[in-house]
Amino acid sequence: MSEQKKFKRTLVTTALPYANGPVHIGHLAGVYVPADIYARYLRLKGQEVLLVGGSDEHGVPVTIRARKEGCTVQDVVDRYHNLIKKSFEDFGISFDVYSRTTSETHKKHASDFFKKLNDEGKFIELESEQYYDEEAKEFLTDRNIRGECPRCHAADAYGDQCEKCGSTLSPDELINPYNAVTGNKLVKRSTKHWYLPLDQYQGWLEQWILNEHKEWRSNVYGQCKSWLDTGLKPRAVTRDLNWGIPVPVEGAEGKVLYVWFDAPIGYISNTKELLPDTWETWWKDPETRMLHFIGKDNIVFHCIVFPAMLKAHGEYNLPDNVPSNEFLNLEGDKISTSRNWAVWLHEYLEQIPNKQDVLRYVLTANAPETKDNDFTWKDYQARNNNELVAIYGNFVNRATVLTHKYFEGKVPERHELTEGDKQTLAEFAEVRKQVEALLDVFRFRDAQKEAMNLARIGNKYLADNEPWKLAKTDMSRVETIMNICLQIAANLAIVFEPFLPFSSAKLRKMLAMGDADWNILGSIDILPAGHAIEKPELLFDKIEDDVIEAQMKRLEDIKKANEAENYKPEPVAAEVDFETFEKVDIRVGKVLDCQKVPKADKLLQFKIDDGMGGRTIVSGIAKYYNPEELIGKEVLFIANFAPRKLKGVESQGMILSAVDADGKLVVCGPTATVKPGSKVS
Ligand code: B3M
Ligand code: ZN
Repeated sequence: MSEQKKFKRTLVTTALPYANGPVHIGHLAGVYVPADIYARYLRLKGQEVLLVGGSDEHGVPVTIRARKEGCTVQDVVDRYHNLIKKSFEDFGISFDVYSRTTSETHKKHASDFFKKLNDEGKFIELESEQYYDEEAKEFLTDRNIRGECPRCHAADAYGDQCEKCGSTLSPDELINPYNAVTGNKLVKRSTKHWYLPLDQYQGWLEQWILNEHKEWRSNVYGQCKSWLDTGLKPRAVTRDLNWGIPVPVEGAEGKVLYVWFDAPIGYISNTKELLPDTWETWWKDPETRMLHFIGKDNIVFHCIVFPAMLKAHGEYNLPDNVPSNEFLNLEGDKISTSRNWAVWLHEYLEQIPNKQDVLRYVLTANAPETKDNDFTWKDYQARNNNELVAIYGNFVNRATVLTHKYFEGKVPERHELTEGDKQTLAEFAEVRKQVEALLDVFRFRDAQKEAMNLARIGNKYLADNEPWKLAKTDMSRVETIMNICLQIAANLAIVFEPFLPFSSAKLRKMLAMGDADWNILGSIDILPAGHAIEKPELLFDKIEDDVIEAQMKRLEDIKKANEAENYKPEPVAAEVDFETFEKVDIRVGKVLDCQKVPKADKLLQFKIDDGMGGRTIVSGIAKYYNPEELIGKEVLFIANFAPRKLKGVESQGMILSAVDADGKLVVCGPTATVKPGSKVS
């Protein structure tokens, strides 16, 4: 609170997503919903605020995507920029500007930024050995190098990060590095680059972060501290790459600005694009407060590298806070664009139309603010049905329906208040204080919970007072009760406006109450007596099981496809000669009967016609077959396998099954009918 008072306006930036794919729920939960809630909250309070975003269109990820799709990089960034922009609009992310780092304004601004620092001697130039692909004749950027992770030994970690264990890496740490695209082995070759000597900013950063920003979230503060404790080193701000903003120095042909140098400057360029005449107020006036909303993998760039760049430049403000989130997982697994393990925003809206607010609600209720969190479709359904529908929607519905029933849709007068009324009003006046206190420190999840409490207060008030029972005896009392309910409903429209803008708009329309204004939140006179409300409509609908099952099925299919794609057959066993092979007597048999073995969930018991009088075989495939499906089938079995007892049943042989990519067992048999007992050789 006090923090906010010394500032006149707030600039809210959101991480610029790479335009190499659509955006998913992880993006929304980690960055865009919280930033939007915050910006909407300040706007509602009447404060000056800008919400700035845009697509990150440089760097290696977009070039990898272009190669994969066989099109130009420009095609890729055009397509995904438009798709991402549309998704954000569809979800009500209230950007004042959403531009892109390939804009002319940005290219010029980033180039000038570099030139200024270079002219003032703020960089050091270093020759270094970098990985080079002699066949493709190119230097490799970190992201284009893959190899074995030195920490968890995953086979294909990237040169900057291992997706499996999450470690930040440098290409030199990879074991057996290779070109991610061509697969070629790499050699070291010397090349010149410009470096920002972060070591020279170490002392200043320690003072600024560790002493002056102790209020930052502990995950953010902790990461900064660990970087600073390790000791900062110079960081290259240029790359050998043919996609990006050319290094504006003579003799630097073939070199571009490192994507992490130009991207954060995009926040400045995009502000400039929106406000060509007044952008400097937002970046240079000390009365402007700047906040960066980001995900945890971006902390070092926003808390250490970019501030050092801004400091080196000398004219710009530094961030006041960097409310970074941890990661959101999906059904227990890390979200991954390359593995298609995500809920894509544009697909979500196609498959479950008009439910933007439900997703916003669930993502905030489950926001990964202090630790990684999990999104599950069951939780999504439960939160919709048990909270949005049963608490918020139900209260609003009862309040508006009863108003139509008893008062022809007009807000009734409020008469003398009972002690119970007063207590309810006191409780709900508290809600505003609570929500504000939480929003002011970026605790969106708890703030939303508080907002929902207001609906709970409303439901309890209705249940305690039962106006439907009083309607026959005490209409004056019913008037007071319904007046209070309608004021609570109007307050709900306001308090939920930052969180659930679509539903709030619908509710405001239903209550015919015009624009929301945070400053009247808590008032019991929002809707004057006699004010006519519109026809009630359901604010939220129940989400049925089939919707959730379809989503679970989609994820299951993706998992299967990934397993099949990653499938590597087991290595071939040591060589055997013919005599050894012949020792195993494989025969064809016909299944006469098949049943579950009691008290053994894995085992099936077979009666086999083996052409020699029949035998019993027990096999561990109950998980994969219903016993009836196998009756009458011809199978292969080992006829001279030493008999053994399984759960009390003697098994006289072994039925052969193939192990599929997902571990599923499939029984093997001849491709045409063969006499039982025939030898397989
Ligand atoms: N594009 C990385 C990311 O999407 C990067 C953020 C830039 S913010 C200036 O995680
Ligand atoms: Zn690893």
